[in-house]
Amino acid sequence: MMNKPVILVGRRLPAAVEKRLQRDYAPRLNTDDEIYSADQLVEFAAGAAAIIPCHTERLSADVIARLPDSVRAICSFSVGYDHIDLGAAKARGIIVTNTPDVLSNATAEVAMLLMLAAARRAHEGARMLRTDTWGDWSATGQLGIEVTGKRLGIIGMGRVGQVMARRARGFDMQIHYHNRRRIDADLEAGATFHADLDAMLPLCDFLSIHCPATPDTTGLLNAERIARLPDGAVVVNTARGAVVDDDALIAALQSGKLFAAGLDVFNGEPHIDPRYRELDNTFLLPHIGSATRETRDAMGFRALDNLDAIMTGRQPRDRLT
Ligand code: 8YV
Repeated sequence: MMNKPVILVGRRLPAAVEKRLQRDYAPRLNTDDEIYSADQLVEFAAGAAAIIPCHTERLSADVIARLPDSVRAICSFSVGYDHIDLGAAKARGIIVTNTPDVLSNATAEVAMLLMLAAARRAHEGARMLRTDTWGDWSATGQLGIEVTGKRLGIIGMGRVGQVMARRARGFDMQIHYHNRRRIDADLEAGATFHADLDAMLPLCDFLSIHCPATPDTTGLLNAERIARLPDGAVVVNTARGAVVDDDALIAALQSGKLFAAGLDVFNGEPHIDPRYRELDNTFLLPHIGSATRETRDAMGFRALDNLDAIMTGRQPRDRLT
């Protein structure tokens, strides 16, 4: 009988996913769940046929150049792939895959949660109860802004952006979007396409970011663009922290230019810019967009489906390189 291929697994994965890995492969599991350094990734990949990283493992050009020749595939447990240098992987003939589709609902749910929580000042209200500082009910206290019927601008109308639009329509929101290209009319479902992001921004009472982090989108939401939003707008980010210029967003939250922000992703995770914590008009979550039991299982199985295809010489469904 042939030896099972060795698979380096970057982090702890859901039990059912690790079980399937153990059935079909010889996985090198990360039982401590500590994030591997570049050197550890290279060392632990010795003899491995593939790596299953999360977004926390940085597979830079340098790391990829140092990987042993045995590594034929990187099957990421994530839809985002900004942690992997695709050019370097391609140059070495390493196939890279991701896990699209299966996390769209979970991530859009968190974007809705952030939008509603930021608009209705949920952070301040929850803190009052937890610290027993709820003075008294008042007709003029704790006023937020209504989400229903407002205009929502979506940056990045891919899978998650489209689900977000659908959920927001349940709140009678008018949907505007900016994308690299216009999507089909049936997927648009009445949403207004803006080829020019700057032209869309003045129409956005709420702005939700759903585009990938690429060199083109790094710092996309900067001071000039925030200035174009209506006064009192709300910004939501479930994509990547890199898309936002933190200095600009924080200044707009401090000055009251923006009413609030709901953020699930940050530059420098898990060590976020401390100024976000000091602001009452931020609602902050620790990168839990895809963190449901159903979705994390589905992400793991999708990564393994890709791995199985590569290991048996078939075309993986979610091939990036
Ligand atoms: C995941 C994500 O939790 O899939 C992504 O790109 O940002 C998250 O939903 C994470 O990346 C898992 O590696």
